[in-house]
Amino acid sequence: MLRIIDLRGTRPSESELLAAVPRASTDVSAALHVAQELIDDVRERGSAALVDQSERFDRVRPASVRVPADELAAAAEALDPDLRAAIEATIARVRAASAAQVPPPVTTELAPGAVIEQRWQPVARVGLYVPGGKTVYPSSVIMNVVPAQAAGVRSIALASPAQADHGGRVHPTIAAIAALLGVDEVYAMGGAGAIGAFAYGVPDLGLEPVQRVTGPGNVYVAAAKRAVAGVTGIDAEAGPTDIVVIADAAADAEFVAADLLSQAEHDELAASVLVTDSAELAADVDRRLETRAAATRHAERAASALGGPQSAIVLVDDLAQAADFVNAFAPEHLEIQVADPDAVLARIENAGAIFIGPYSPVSLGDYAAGSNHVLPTGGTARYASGLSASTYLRPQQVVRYDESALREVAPVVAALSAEEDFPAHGDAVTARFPAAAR
Ligand code: HSO
Ligand code: ZN
Repeated sequence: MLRIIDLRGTRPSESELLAAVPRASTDVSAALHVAQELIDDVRERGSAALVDQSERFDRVRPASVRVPADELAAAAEALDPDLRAAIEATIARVRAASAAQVPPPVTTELAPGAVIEQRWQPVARVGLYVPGGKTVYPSSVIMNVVPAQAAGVRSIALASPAQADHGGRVHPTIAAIAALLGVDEVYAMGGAGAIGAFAYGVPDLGLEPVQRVTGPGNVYVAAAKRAVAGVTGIDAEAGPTDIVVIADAAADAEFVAADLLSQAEHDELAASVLVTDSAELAADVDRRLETRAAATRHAERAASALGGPQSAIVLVDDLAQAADFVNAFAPEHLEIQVADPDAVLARIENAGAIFIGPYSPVSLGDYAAGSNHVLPTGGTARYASGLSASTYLRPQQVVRYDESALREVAPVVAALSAEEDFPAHGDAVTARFPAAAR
C-alpha cells in the first residue's frame, strides 16, 4: 500500500533524505495575488466584500457577519451533553498545560545596581481563524483560544466561514465552543478576506485591527497571512498535515497502522510515513494499513494520501538513521514507538510535536492530550513551533541601572559611541556626571 524507500546501506545527505519523501506542494506564492485582491476588496468595501466573498467561496450569504450574542449562547445550550463534557475535558487539559507554559519574568543582575529584566507581555488583541471549508474543526477553537487566554490576551476575535448547511451561520459547534470559552466576538467570515479583516479592521462592523493572526486554513488563508505579515503578527503558514512514525521490531504493528491512517483521513495531500529498521514490521504494518484503509469511512481520501508520493515506508539501518531522516523531514507529528524511545528522542531536533510510546497516539494530541494541535506543517518545524501560550506573548526587556552602575560602565559606552562617530550617545551618559563629580 505504501511505497518503500530503502535507505539501508546508504549515507544520504540531508537534502537527499528530504528529496526521498517529497511533500505535496501547496504553492502559497501562487495564491498570493488572489489573496491580496481579496484583502484589498475588504479594505475598500468592508463587510459588503466579506458577504460577497462568502457567497462566492462558501456558496452562502452570511446570516450576519458578526455573530449575535444570543446565537452563541443558544449554540452552547443546544450542545449534546456528552459532546459538551468532552469539550470541557479538553478545555481543562489544554488550559492547565497552557497556563503552566507562561514563562516567569527573569532578572539578571550584571553588577551591583545593574539589572536587566525580561518580562513576557501578552499581545493585546488577536484574531483567531478556524477553518470551515471541506472539513470543519471545532477542536481548533479550543487550540487557538485557550493558549491566548492563558497568555493574558485581553481581546480575542474569532473568524470561521459561514456554512451553507447552517443557513449562513458559523458551524454551531464552533459557536458553542466560543461561548463556553467566553469569546463573544465571532465573525462568520472566511478565507483570505477574513485574514485581511483581522489585519486592517472593518470599520462598518466595529472590527478593530488585531496584532496577531493565528490558526490553520487553506492555501489562500496561508497566502493572506503572508500578505499581511508586515502589518500584523502571524503564526506558521499551515499546509497539509503529516505524521512520521519511528518504529522498531518492538512496536505494535496494529497501533502503527491505525495512527498512519488517522492523519491520512484529513486530506488527499496528507503525508503518512513509517520509518523503521525492521523489514518485518514494515510488511506487517503495510498489510494492516491496507485492511484498515479499505474499511475506513473516508477510504477514498485516505487512499489518495497513502498512495501519494508524500507517503512511504522508509527502511533504515538503525534508529540513528531514522532520527536523521526525521530531522531532515521535520514532521508536524512524530511518534516514537520503539523499545527505548528516550534514546531516539535525544536525537530528534525537528518535529512539531512528539508522541512517545504505544499509548500516545497523534489523535490523542489532536483532541485530548492537553498539548496543542495547531502545529508547523510542510517542514516548517525546522524553524517554527506549534501554538502555545508563548505564541501570544512577547519577551520585553526592562533596563534598570543605578548611578554607580552607570558610572562603572560609562567608558564602554564612550568607546563604542566614539567608534561609531555618535558623540551625542556618549554625551547622554557623561551629562549625568558633571566633571566636578567625576
Ligand atoms: N491533526 C490535525 C488537527 C486535527 N485533527 C483537528 C482532527 N481535528 C492537525 O494537527
Ligand atoms: Zn488530526
